[in-house]
Amino acid sequence: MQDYLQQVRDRLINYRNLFNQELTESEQAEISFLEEKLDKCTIAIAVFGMVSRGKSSLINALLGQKLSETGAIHGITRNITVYEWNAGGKIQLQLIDTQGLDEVGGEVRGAIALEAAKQADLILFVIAGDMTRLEQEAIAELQQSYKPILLVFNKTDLYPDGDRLTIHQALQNVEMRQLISPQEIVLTSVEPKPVRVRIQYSDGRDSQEIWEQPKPDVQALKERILELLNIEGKELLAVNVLRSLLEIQNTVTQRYVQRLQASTAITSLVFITEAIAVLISPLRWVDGLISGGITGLFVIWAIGRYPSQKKYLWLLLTVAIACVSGGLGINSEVTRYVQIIGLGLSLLFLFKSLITDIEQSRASGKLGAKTLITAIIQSVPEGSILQRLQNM
Ligand SMILES: Nc1nc2c(ncn2[C@@H]2O[C@H](COP(=O)(O)OP(=O)(O)O)[C@@H](O)[C@H]2O)c(=O)[nH]1
Ligand SMILES: [Mg+2]
Repeated sequence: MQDYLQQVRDRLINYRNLFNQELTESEQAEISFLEEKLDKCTIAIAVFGMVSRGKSSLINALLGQKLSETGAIHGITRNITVYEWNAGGKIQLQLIDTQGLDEVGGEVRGAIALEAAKQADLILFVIAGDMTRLEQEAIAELQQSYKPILLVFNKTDLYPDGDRLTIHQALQNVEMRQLISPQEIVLTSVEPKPVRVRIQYSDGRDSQEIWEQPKPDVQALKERILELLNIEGKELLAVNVLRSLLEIQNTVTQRYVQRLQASTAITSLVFITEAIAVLISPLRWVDGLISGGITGLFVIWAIGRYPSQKKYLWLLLTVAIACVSGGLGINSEVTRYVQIIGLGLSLLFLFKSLITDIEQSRASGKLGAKTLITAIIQSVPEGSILQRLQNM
């Protein structure tokens, strides 16, 4: 696995070096951020859910100390807050507290959630009882980001055993199974309500009632998280970094293709040069040589360092254009024009197919993130979350 992390790192650095001029400042910054994340082996766990489900309390319980503010008042957690969590082991963990999904307006919420989900490697989605429609929709939306989600059913102390069982079973019904598999549901009570206990004294004093704070029950969740990270933590990190790289690669390629499409001046110039060469050249094979050469240069310019799946096809087409151009050239004025029209059409076809190829092969190939993502996912054990996400 160490090997994969190194490969991902190489890919990031290669991409940045090769595409330096193409990258905007924020894209470069993002790549540096990803590089640092890899170096420090940081896994970010984002906690999502509606207001007052116990997100902040859950973070406190996991950290074992009260760091984030909790309370019944809406809107205590503003946007997102990040905490370092030292859970032992080599992996550096971060817990991200987020604002309640129902606390902000729809559009802002979507944006914040998406941003936090983008940063996260693992998502804890906290509910406290039956799932609402909003919660189901939010989970479905978060799943679009391909991040594993553990569903945390919190405040179980509020339910008598029977009710808790019913809710837990309801979470595993057919409709829900499409969202979350039963192994991904964990029960907690991270800040149980104080209970009244009666103290009996042995020395005959009157018995007394006091409020006692039960211990938080978060062990199962902690174990589930650590188990998950143990099995596929590094793969998760590698795949998430690659997914971010993939996004950058897609944007950069898109921008490049748009520029290519707008470069009518260069395409016309290529065509005009070849047409003139055909008109004035005395011999057929000179026609072929010139148009083949110019087309070849044009292809090299267009593909540049862009990943292209069909390099040999372009070579073949270039030779074909040269042959067409040379072969048609019989010394009569009429065939010369046919020759030029043929040249124009083949150039047009070549240009269009080149763009399609670049678009289709973005992010694949030696520099691309796609192939490596597939390889890593195939390497994790059967039944792991990464594989499940891939198959969804
Ligand atoms: N009974 C019970 N109450 C809880 C539990 N966890 C959190 N709470 C309470 O729920 C309220 C909201 O908690 P908070 O962590 O601020 O929720 P957040 O808005 O999701 O961050 C607080 O009053 C907590 O004391 C739990 O496991 N059991
Ligand atoms: Mg909170």
